[in-house]
Amino acid sequence: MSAYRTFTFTALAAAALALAACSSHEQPLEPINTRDTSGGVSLPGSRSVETPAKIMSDYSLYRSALEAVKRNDDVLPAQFLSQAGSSAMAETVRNEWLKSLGRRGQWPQFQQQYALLDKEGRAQEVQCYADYIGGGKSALADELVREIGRLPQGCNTLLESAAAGGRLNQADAWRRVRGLISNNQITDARNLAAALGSPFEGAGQGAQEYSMVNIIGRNAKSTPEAAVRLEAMSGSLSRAQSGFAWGVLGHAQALNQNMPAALSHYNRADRSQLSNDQFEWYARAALRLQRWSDLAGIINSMPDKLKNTPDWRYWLARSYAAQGQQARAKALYEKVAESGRNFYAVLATEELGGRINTRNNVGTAPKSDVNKLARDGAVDRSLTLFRAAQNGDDWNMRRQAQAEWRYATRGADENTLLAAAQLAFDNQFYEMAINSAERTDKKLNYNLRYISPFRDLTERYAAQAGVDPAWVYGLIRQESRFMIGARSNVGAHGLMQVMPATAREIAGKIGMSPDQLHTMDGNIRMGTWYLGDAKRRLSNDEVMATAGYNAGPSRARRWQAATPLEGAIYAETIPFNETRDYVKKVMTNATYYASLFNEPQTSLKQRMGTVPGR
Ligand code: BLG
Repeated sequence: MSAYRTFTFTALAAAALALAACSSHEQPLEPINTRDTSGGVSLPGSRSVETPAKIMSDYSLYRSALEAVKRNDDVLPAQFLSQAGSSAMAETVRNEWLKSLGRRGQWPQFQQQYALLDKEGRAQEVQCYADYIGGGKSALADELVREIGRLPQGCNTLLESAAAGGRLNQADAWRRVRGLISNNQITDARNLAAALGSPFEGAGQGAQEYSMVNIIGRNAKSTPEAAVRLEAMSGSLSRAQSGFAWGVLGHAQALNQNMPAALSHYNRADRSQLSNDQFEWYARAALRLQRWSDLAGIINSMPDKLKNTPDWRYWLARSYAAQGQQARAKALYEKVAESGRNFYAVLATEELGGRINTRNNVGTAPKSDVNKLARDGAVDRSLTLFRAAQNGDDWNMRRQAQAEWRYATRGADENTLLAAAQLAFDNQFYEMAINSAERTDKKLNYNLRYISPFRDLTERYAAQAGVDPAWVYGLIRQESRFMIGARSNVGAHGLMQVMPATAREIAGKIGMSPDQLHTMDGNIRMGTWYLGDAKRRLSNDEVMATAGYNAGPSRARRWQAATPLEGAIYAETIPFNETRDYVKKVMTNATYYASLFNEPQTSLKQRMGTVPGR
C-alpha cells in the first residue's frame, strides 16, 4: 500500500497534546518534552468501517476457506477473496491458497492470485514458488541455500530446481546437504543431492556425504565415538566436509554444556562452514569458560550480520575490556546502548556508567488521534473481533484479532503507533497495546510499553510470596502479555502461564484447588507462590528462579556451573532457546518495571548478579 492519507494536527491539537500530560496510569508521568508536540496519525488509504455482522460473517467464511484450502478445494477461497476486501484474513487465505496452488502446480491461478498479494504480507514459501516459476537466478534461493535447517516444501522445490539448473553455489548447496543430514532431515538432503546430480545411492559426492550420517547424524553427533570416527575418516574427507563435521560435534557438546570438549571440536572446524547457530554456540562455549581472548577471536570471525547484533557486540566489548582494551570496548558499548531497550542495550548502558530511565518523552496520545484511529476500518475490524473473541472465549478469533491489529498498523509512524497503543490499552487489548508501544524508537511512552494492569492483586500476592513485584510484572509481560486466559502450545494457562501439572503440585502444597488455575486471582496466586518457591529452592537467586519457572527448577540447577558465574553468562548459555530468551527478557522487563515503580534497585547488572556454584 503506497498512498498514505495523513491527518495533520492543527496548532490547537498540538497544544492539547502538550497539556495531555496526566495519564490514567498509576505512575505520574514525567513532565513532557514540550518541543515534541507534533501530533497526527497516518493511516493507509481509506478503509471504511464495516458492520459487525459483515466482519463476523467474513470471519466465519475465512475459517471455512482455510479448511477448504487444506482439502485442495479452490472454490471457497476464491469466493471468500472475491468479497473480502483487504484484511489480514484475506492475506492469510491468499497465502495459504497460493501454497496449495504451488504444491499442485496450478500456475495460471497462482500467478493471478500472487499479483494481488501485498509485498509485505508475502509468506516466504509463496515467494519461493514465485521464484521457482520465474526460473531465473533467485536472490532468495541464494540466501536460503545458506540455511541448514528445515525449510517449507516450496522452498525446497525452489532450491532443487536451482540446483538442477546449475544456479546455486555448489559449496553452499553441499553444505546444506550436510546440514540437513545433521538435523535428521534425510529426505530433503537426499532430494537436494539428487538435484545436484550426485544421488546418495550413487558412487559420487552424494554417497560420501551420506556416509557421514554415522558421525553427524542425530543419533551419532553427541556420542564420544563420533569424534573418533571423524578423526579416522579425516584423510578421506574434503576440508569443507571435515570442517563442517567438527562444527556439528562442537555444537552437540556445547548444548550438553560440555564446553571444553565443545571448544576443542570447534577449534578444528572450518569457520566458513559454520551456521549462525553453530557459531553462536562456539562463542557461548568460550564465554562460559571466560576465555576472553578466544571469545574475541570467535566473534570477530562471525559473519557481519551476526557479529553486529547487540548480543555479540556486547560480548566482544566485554572481552576487549577483560583484556584491558577499554577504548575499543567503549566504542562498542556505545553502539549497543543505541540499539534500543533490549537486554544487552541496558547492560551496555550500565557499562558506560548510565542507567535506564522510564521517563516518557511524549505525552498521552490526544483523544482526537485515538478516536480517529478507532474509525479506521482495519482497526475497527480488529477490535470487533477482539470483543467477540472475549465474549465467546474464542482463542482462534483472538489470534485473528491480533493479526488484524498488526495488519492495521503495518508501516505506521510513531505517532500512529502510540495512539494505537493507547486505543488498544483503553479496550484492554493489552497484548496489542504492548505490541504497538514497543515498536516506537524515538517517541517513548513507558507506561504503555510496560503496562501494569491488575495492580492490587499482583502486589498483594507478590508480597505474600515475598517476591519483587517488578519481577512478577516482568514475568507476566513475557508470559502472557497480560492476556487473561492465555494458553500456550503445551497447555500453560493464564496470566502467569502455569502448567496444569504444576498447578496440581502447587495446589497440594498451599491448600488451593487446582481449578483455581483458571481464575485470574488463583492464577496469580499460584504463579507468584511458585516463583517464590523456585527462588528459595534455587539459592535465592532470581536468575535461576526465572529459568526454573520456565524450564523446571531441576534444569535450572543442572545449568549451574561448578563455580560462581556471572548471571548474564549463565543466562546466555542456557541451552533451551525458549528459556534463554525468556530469562533475558523477564530480567530486562523487571528492570524497567522497577524503575517505573520507583524501586531503589534499577541496575540490570546487579539484578543478574552472580549465580552461585553447584
Ligand atoms: C513450566 C512449569 C514448570 C515445569 C516446566 O514448565 O511451564 N512452570 C509453571 O507451570 C509455572 O513447573 O517444570 S517441571 O515441573 O519441573 O517439569 C517444564 O515442564 C510455562 C512453562 C512452560 C512454558 N510456559 C511457564 O514459563 C510454555 O508454555 N512453553 C510453550 C511456549 S509456546 O506456546 O510453544 O510458544
